[in-house]
Amino acid sequence: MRLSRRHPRYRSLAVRARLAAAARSGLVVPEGLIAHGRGEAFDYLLGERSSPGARRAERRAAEWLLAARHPVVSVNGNVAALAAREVAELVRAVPGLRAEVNLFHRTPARARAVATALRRAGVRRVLGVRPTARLRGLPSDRAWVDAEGIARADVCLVPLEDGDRTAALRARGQRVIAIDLNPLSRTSRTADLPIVDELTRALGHLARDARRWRRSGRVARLRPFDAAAALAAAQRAIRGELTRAARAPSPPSPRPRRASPRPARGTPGRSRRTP
Ligand code: PTJ
Repeated sequence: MRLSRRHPRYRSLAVRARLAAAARSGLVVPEGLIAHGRGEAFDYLLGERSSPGARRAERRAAEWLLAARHPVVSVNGNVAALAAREVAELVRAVPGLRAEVNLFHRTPARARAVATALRRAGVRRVLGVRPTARLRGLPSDRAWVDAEGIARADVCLVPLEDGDRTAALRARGQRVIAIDLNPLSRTSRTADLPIVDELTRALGHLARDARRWRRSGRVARLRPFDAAAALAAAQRAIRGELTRAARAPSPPSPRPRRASPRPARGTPGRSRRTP
């Protein structure tokens, strides 16, 4: 199907089409489409823009990534399909940041497909295709990690995650930065630094903030972050958006392009007298 750029929701439709194609190729699992739909709904509620609270979290997360000794960004099927370019940009912006494939629905073919998407986008070294370690206490395949990557990371960026691994990483003393549009998700509520923002926006901001930080010459530190306050701010942003929407007039219904042909005499058509 050809999408018209004039469609008011063109961007959203184009993203969906990209994800659907990635699902047909096996890069994204069907469950990833469900996850995306959930994300879309929350992004609607957030006004499809980065809230001031999300920007604060992104700035602090950029600092954490720069301050870390072994920072790692974890990449699953959805992230590879939607944001391989942004991951590559972030890897360039943060010296020492490594990208690692980590899948909930792991197969060797999918792990290779994620790595290929990242390499094509410009990530030179991709970890996790052939895992060399396993996180204890995590029953899912997300436990398969790289000994040089997630296993030894001090700061781990986990976009579009399930809460279990976030908890497992934290139990090992590793810091977790999450990107998840749902401020109520287990991941958001478990992470040390939850970023409630859309994946591509958040990664773009992180890269920009990291570059700015480095240009400034300031020393990056693992300064504390109030995760509970960040989640409360995201919930307030949603409430504010709903209140605004409730006050605003409803959008005009689209006008038909061409007037419909006048019905011939005697055929059923619009009539003022019919109810
Ligand atoms: O590729 P795999 O096998 O590792 O599987 C990946 C999925 C996404 C299927 C897996 O991680 C999963 O099932 O995730 P969940 O538990 O559905 O969680 C995904 C979370 O990401 C949800 O809370 C969504 O609201 C959120 N989300 C979805 N799309 C976006 C998003 N957050 C930010 N940006 C998005 N574009």
